[in-house]
Amino acid sequence: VVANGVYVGDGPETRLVTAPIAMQLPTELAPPVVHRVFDLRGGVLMEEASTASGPLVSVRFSSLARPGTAVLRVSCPDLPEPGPVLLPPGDDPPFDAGTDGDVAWMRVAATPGGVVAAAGEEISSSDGNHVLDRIVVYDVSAEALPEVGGAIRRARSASRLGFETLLAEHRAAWAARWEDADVVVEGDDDLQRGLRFALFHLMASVPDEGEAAVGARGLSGTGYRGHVFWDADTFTLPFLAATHPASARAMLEYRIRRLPAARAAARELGRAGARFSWESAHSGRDVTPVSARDRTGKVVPVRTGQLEEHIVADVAWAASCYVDWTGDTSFGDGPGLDLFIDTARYWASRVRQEPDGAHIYGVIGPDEYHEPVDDNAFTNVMARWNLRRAASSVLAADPTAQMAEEAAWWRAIADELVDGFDPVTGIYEQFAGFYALEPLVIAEVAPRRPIAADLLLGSRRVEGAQVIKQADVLMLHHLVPGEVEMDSLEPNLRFYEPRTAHGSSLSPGVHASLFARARQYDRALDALRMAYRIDLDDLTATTGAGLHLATMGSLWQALAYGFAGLRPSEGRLTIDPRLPPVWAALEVRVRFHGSSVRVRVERDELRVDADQPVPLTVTGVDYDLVGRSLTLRRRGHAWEEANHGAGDRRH
Ligand code: IFM
Repeated sequence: VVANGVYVGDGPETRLVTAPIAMQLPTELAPPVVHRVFDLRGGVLMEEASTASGPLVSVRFSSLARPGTAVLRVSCPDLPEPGPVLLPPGDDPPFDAGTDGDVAWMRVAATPGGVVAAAGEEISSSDGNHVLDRIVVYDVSAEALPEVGGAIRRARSASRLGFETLLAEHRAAWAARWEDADVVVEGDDDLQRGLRFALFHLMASVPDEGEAAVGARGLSGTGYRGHVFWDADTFTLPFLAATHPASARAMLEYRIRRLPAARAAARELGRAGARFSWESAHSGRDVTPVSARDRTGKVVPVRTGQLEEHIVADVAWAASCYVDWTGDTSFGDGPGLDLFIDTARYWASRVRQEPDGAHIYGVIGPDEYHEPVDDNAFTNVMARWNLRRAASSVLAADPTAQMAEEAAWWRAIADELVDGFDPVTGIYEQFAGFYALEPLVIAEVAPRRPIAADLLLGSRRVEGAQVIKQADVLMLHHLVPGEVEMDSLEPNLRFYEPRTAHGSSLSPGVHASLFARARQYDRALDALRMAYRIDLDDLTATTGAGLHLATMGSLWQALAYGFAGLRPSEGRLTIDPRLPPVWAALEVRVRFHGSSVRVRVERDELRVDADQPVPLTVTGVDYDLVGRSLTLRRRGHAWEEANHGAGDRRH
């Protein structure tokens, strides 16, 4: 059991604190499970085991309606002594523990802050079964060790409500979340289930108030010690911005509160603005390990903390994603604007202006097989996008601003930034010198993907070859399609796809999205399958350390951005669907500027339902959806109106 955002230590070793355990059955109550069902719709785990006296059935959930409250019910004809209600966590010793009447409590200290758990249980009889109900409440704080009294009071009031009420309110809370966020694919049941598995975990991993430090594995495992990477900003956040903005806002709050640390990091390097950490935890200082053991046991340096600077633009991108989906001007003109300004200032001080253009030397791009590199197209184009977005946001917030001069300077630097694009081939060179590396495609060295090419071929060979770990140039086509050259998607897909190992789980969902845009459906579906099976089949043999939350986010993005073609753009919701021939329908639900919108694409029909007026652009044509629904019929790659007079107006 881990608590979001509460860490032990402050350095590369810092990790999420572990909390007391209450939901684990003692061995005599936990014979081998014969049947296990996890209900994704209601967020309930049910297990059945067989005992000498008859079936032992357990039901457990962690309440969505009452965050920090977990409930266990066990029923069995003959219930052995259940043992202590709270067990100490594996990794952290209890700070103190005790009982208060019928409630047991235990605290674990973090640095700073900590966790207190308070739990009670009741045993009753029903239909010849003994029924044990155990209810535990956690209070957590990343500031100070929580008081015991509050948790005890909350545990008592949850116990008074009882199992049935807690279950009902938990299921109702999940039903509401699914109502806003479900994605339906008709024609592929395996994908449908994989997708809901991903959406469930995305929804379950992020709180919706305060600040949300979302680690690479969410709360599902100890991988990367709960450190926050760009995974949170560019992979996990978009789904939440588009379905449950309060969670996306809490994720941004995490970054906003680390602006002082990011400014200090920039200052230490003699730069302006804010430099967010590649791996971040409580303080916001960089907690990336400086070395690690590879799978052969050899100690190798890790330089991502020093060099993977695109994180700065990724944080700004997350802020723009939230603003564009929600239209939240109080954020966009307030703390969001600070994020844009500080990140733009960083880039303006980071680039080196030379006669042939502005350069960014010595970085690591998303493809971590090559380091350090100069003029990584992803870093440079994201920096360019960041400078331009900051300039337009500053001017929109206050056109007479004294910052107009600085904004003009940002724009001038953005225009000068080199990006490695070759108009003859239509391809971006991933970094200066990439084309000179050994040409190698993955099919020559491995029959299938994903593969860890650095392990297979050795890091020296991989460094000298055009083999890449994950979407890098192509990540630009996905994140900032307006910032790359028109018609450059297909040539770059053709060049980079065969060279991509998908050695990071972040990669296949992005390829799926882009292949869908390019109407290359077989390839899109292959990549999509790799993404949604990554944890279900443990494709990278790393699921034991936790679920790949970013992959789950990329899956939603592939469906929403790639296949449905949904994007917020200049105050309008744009829709440009791609339906693979093997699917009968695709339905995506989003929240756009406060309206609940449901987009359903069938072979010949596109239907949009909304509970409030929404400005739409469907395959390039503007509609103001003032009625509740708009139905369009397919005409080639475009769509035309079927319900004239329903109150929807075309410009
Ligand atoms: O952020 C990723 C990175 O892109 C690839 N290595 C793993 C990190 C955490 O998921």
